[in-house]
Amino acid sequence: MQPQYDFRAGRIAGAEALIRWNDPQRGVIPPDAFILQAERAGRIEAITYWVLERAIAKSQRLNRLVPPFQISVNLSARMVDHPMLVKEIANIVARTGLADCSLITLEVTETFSMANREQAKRNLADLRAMGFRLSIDDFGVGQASLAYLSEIPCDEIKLDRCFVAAAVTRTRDRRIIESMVQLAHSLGQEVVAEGIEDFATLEAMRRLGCDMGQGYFIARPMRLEDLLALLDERQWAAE
Ligand code: G
Ligand code: G
Ligand code: MN
Repeated sequence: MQPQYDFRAGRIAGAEALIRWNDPQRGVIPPDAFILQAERAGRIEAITYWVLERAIAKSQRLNRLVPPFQISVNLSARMVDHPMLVKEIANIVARTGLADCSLITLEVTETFSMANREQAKRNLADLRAMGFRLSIDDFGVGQASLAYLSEIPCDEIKLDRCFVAAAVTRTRDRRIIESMVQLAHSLGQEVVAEGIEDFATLEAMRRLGCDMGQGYFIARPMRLEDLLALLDERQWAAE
């Protein structure tokens, strides 16, 4: 779980679920090392459903303690066009008793190489109709950002960290972010700046109109218990 800071509310109001694999011998293995292999081996669906189910349980806990609290889950690009996707997710919703799907955001990368584009669009539309928020991850570095915005109705874009990291030193990147924020807002979408690594960048993202910020400067990915402690700590600090 990596916390997300809501600029307007001035509080941590969400988190992205980032899977970590704890190997008894090798320690914590980052997802890059096994997500790709899982995708190739056809095991990514099982992993994603497991992550989603756990994320929903955490969401229910967090929303009892510090509402409202958003949790984002990464949907592998490979499974977006799966014919059973919506049914599987509907089963998870039923099993967990999730009352309000809009507390969960599904992140899809811009680069998804769908075999079946029509099915993918239908799946995403169905999930959104169920109430899930949709987010385009790594926005701006994929193949078809604008076509995406036109084709896929979504609620949020996540500005790729390459723009975010460059914003303080490069005017061009600032201008690009400014326009992306304007475009997103005019489509009724929120903007998350990811990869914020220092205070100057955090302030730049706030000034440029981003709605949420995420990155090492705000907080590193952490376990739920540590997130709860952090929320507690920052709430005290704010009082
Ligand atoms: O968590 P970082 O900390 O290392 O994540 C590396 C990459 O792995 C990112 O692109 C992130 O989106 C992806 N990732 C992390 N957790 C998950 C997950 O649960 N499912 C999928 N499909 N990708 C994930
Ligand atoms: O592809 P996606 O945006 O889901 O990937 C999230 C990845 O970004 C994870 O690997 C996460 O650990 C990493 N990450 C989170 N905050 C920062 C940051 O401030 N700087 C960098 N370089 N990576 C970050
Ligand atoms: Mn992501």
